[in-house]
Order: sequence, then structure tokens, then C-alpha cells
Amino acid sequence: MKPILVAVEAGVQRITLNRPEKLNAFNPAVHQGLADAMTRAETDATIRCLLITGAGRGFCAGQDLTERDMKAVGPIDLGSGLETWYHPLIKRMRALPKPIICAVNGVAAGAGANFALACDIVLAARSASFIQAFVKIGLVPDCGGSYFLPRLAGTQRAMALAMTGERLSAEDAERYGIVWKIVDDDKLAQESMALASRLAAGPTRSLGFIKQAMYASVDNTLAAQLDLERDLQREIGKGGDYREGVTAFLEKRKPDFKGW
Ligand code: T3D
Repeated sequence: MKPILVAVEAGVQRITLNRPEKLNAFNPAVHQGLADAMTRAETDATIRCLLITGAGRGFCAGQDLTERDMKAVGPIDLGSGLETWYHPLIKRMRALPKPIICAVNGVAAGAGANFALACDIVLAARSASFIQAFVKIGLVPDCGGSYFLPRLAGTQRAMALAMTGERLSAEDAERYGIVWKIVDDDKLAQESMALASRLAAGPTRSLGFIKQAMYASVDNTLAAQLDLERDLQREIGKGGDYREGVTAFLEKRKPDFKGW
């Protein structure tokens, strides 16, 4: 069974984590599949939106805990796995100038939860849940969790979630601002694909710039952010989609964006 399923349809690259018997836990094969999918997304101009989801009843249970040898003599170096796999993945997702939608179909735990938070828009099935499971096995949040969570939910909630490892329901995740929308379980695949298709037919370059601006704002001063907006607007104004957008408005028709 392939650990990652990839299908491209109408400009959407759908990536399905596919180890349902292990709740789609990360192992090297999953990481390699994701790295390959990212390379394709970065280089294939026909891909204009990514949609990530999980097969079976879970989204992703984080690191496959059976991969580590607890009987090993001497200290275990968990940093190298992060450097080899997780960090490049998260950085590439953030830098990709195309939207990434996550459809969280079930439990998202540990690195699986934070992988979801690294996506640009998160939809969650009503039965989904999020667990900062790290503390339960004596670890600290990784995969960007200590960066994303306080920024999305606030320090108090992030701290409590990380320290208790309590399961957060989809309803509470929506209330905390961790997910954009909750969707009934049987509608998640359809609704997430509809959103992805809509974005894939959108002004891709504009969407990439929106992503850049929103993420930069977290660390920027207002003055720096105004400068960035000016630079991005100057650049995007030279593109075909801006002309098409305004022309379509004036001609009272739907725009036909080409993604540049
Ligand atoms: O090592 C490093 O590189 C450091 C980096 C760490 C990053 C991390 O992600 S640390 C956090 C790792 N993840 C966890 O600690 C979560 C472990 N899983 C759970 O706590 C529970 O499975 C869930 C709360 C997620 C779901 O519970 P439940 O009751 O719905 O399902 P289950 O019965 O526990 O799991 C179903 C199967 O998936 C089960 O297999 P079995 O017994 O039927 O053969 C279970 O062992 C397997 N599974 C679930 N999570 C993992 C896993 N197998 C390997 N690794 C997992 N993380």
C-alpha cells in the first residue's frame, strides 16, 4: 500500500496520508512521499492548490512511535529526524506560493496536529480532534506547534493544551481559531474539494502573495507591513490576472484567471 496517495484534478493536488491502520502516523516513507509531492507542487504550474487529508478514521497520529528503539543504549537523538524530515516539510509548505488546504478527517495528534496547523486553511470534520500529545510521552511540541498555536489560539490556550495534552474537539478548535470551519463528516471530502477547486481557479499569484503577506505580518511592524503590501501590489499589478479581474468586473462577467 502506498503511504501517500497523490491525485491531480482540475488544478488541485490532493494528497492523502495513507497508513490508516496506524492512524496515518509519519514514517520515512510518508515523509518521502510528502517531499516528492511538495517538489511536484513547487515545479508544476498546472497545480494551483493543494488539499491534504487522511485515509480512514484518523488524520495523522504524529510520529510513528514504533520507529524508535527504546532499548537503544545511550541517548536518543530526536533532533536529527526533525532536521531531516519535519523542518524542511513545514518550511516548504509555508514558502509554497500556492494555497494549502487541510481537511482534518479525524484525530490529529502530535506532529500530525501541527502539520495541519502549518496548512493555510484548515477544515475539520465535526468528529475530528486535536491533541498536543507530546507531553504524554515526555516530549515538547514540535513541527512548529509552539510557533503556530500561541499565534492562532493565544498563549494561555496554547500553554494549557501543550501542558495537559488534552483532546480538543473540532468545535473548540474552531472557537479557538485553530480551524476555519467545521463540516459534517460526510461532507468533508466534497466541501474541501469544492474549496480547493475554487482556489485553484483563482488568481494563483495573488493567493501566493496573500499568503506571504499574512505570514510576514506576524513578525513585522506596521511600517514594514505597509511597505511589503506596496511591493506586492506593485508586482501583482503587472500581471494578467489583475487586468482580467478588473476587465471582467467592468464587463459584468466572471473572471477567467490564469494564475499569473
Ligand atoms: O520521534 C521523534 O521523531 C520525535 C518527534 C515526535 C513528533 C510526535 O508526533 S510525538 C507524538 C506522537 N504521537 C502520539 O503520541 C500519539 C499516539 N497515539 C495516540 O495517543 C492515540 O492513538 C490517539 C489518541 C491518536 C488515537 O487513539 P484511538 O484510541 O482512537 O486509536 P488507537 O487504538 O490508540 O490507535 C489505532 C492504531 O494506531 C493502534 O494500532 P493497533 O493497536 O490497532 O495495532 C495504535 O497503536 C496505532 N497508532 C496510533 N498512533 C500511533 C500508532 N502507531 C504508531 N505511532 C503512533 N503515533
